[in-house]
Amino acid sequence: MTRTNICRNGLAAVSGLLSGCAALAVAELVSAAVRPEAGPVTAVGGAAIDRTPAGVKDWAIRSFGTNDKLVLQLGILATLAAFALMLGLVALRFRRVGSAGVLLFGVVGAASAVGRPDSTGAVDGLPSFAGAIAGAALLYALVGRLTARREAADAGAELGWDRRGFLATAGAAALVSAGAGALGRGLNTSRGKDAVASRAAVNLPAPGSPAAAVPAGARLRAPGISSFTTPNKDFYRVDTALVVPKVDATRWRLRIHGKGVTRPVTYTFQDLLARELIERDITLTCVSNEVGGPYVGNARWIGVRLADLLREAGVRPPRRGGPADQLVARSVDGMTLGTPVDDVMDGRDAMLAVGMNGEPLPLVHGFPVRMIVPGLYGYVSACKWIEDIELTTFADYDPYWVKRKWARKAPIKTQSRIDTPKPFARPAAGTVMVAGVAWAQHRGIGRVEIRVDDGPWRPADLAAQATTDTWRQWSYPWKATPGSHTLTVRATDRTGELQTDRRARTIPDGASGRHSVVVTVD
Ligand SMILES: Nc1nc2c(c(=O)[nH]1)N[C@H]1C(S)=C(S)[C@@H](COP(=O)(O)O)O[C@H]1N2
Ligand SMILES: [Mo]
Repeated sequence: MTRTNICRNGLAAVSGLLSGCAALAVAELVSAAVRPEAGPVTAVGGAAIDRTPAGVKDWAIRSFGTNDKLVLQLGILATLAAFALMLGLVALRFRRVGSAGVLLFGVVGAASAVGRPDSTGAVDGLPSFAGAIAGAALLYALVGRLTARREAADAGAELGWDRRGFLATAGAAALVSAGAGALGRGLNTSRGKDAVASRAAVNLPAPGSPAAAVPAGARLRAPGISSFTTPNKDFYRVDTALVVPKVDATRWRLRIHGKGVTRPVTYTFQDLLARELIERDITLTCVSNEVGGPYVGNARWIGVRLADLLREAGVRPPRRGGPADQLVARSVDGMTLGTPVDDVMDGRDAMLAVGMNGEPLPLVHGFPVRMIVPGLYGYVSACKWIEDIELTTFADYDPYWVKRKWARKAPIKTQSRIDTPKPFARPAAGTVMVAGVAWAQHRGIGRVEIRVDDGPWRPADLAAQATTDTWRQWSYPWKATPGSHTLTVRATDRTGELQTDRRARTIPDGASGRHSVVVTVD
């Protein structure tokens, strides 16, 4: 290969990359006119999430935590970059094939966008299409400059290509792409402004039914223990939304309809705020939480009683002869979650929450309204950004996660976690405070025990019980002796049932087993 050829190949690859960037930039700009969620990276990412096998998704949540979405998007961009480089090289030889390749990516992006559950129709394909056409045209033009005087090069000239034309086109394209991309980004960001402004304007009324005072003894002072109330900024986040839905509360509506609904209704946000609000401490847990894992948090929620709204709509639970046994909640981004109607209407504090720890729901936790049902894992109860409630049956409809092999019904399993000491800590011999939390929502925690190595189970000191819907802190002053030791915890719920030692994976209905921590005492 001559130097000229190496140089030309390099420039062809760069042309591919530039064309890819231009395509994404134009797509971003057009998506601002259509819908931010219709952008190709978001659409393909969303489609990828929906098609990811449950095991892989669980692994991603476990490995990357709340960064799982960032990792996915970076992965998509890296893949696109690799293909763009290749298409540049292809285009140098087969100019039209290279451009056709760019168009093909546009088709994939457009199809993903149109196929999303929250898609508003064929217009959602526009950003990908417009981007692909711009990218394909640019690649065609750039490679044209690279091959302009190919004949001359073949005849032995030093650099047989239209250097000035290439640089001018590439430079202009880079500038225009950067401008279009930045403008699109800016417009997309400002689109969320209405939602943010409507949140700032919310004045949460005082609850007609305040939360029971948390007993003084419910908060232990052991350093390193999870705080009884999880601050919003530390509250775990698990959802499939690559772009956090930004809902303007002043335009939000909730429809309740379906089987056995004799009076279908639509509520506004103001309608909900005008009703009696209940305030409750409730611990939420994700079914993807491993034994000892972080996807559990306790917050003080404010909202309206869901059972009241259902009753007013004419709904009777199956145990009272109603025809619908499943409540399907649907969010603005097309997520669906299915909850047993009997659970929602059995007197527990199932609610449509509007507030979390004294403020309107944060955007990532479902602003303006989400569901909370004590005792059920989030994926069968805690719909964020809710906009529709349909009464149906388990036989007739499988919601999102159930289609992906998770269980139809999923009450939270009794669990306990050692927060301190941390794994592989090196405490000094003497009294070491072992402490953590245990939860068995809606049954309550009756007892927590600790075992050191293969010794006997010894009772831990329990914090006062706030309500059966919250976790309970515990602590155990351990007389630590030098050497390596394994600490294990187990809880018993208030029905007297002991937390099982049988290990189960998170799929299909939640992990089980006991949390242990190995420490070395110096
Ligand atoms: N719209 C929507 N709601 C959702 C989800 C989602 O992906 N989309 N995930 C559910 C799951 S699996 C859990 S565990 C909880 C988590 O709520 P959080 O992020 O506020 O902690 O939200 C639930 N509600
Ligand atoms: Mo979850």
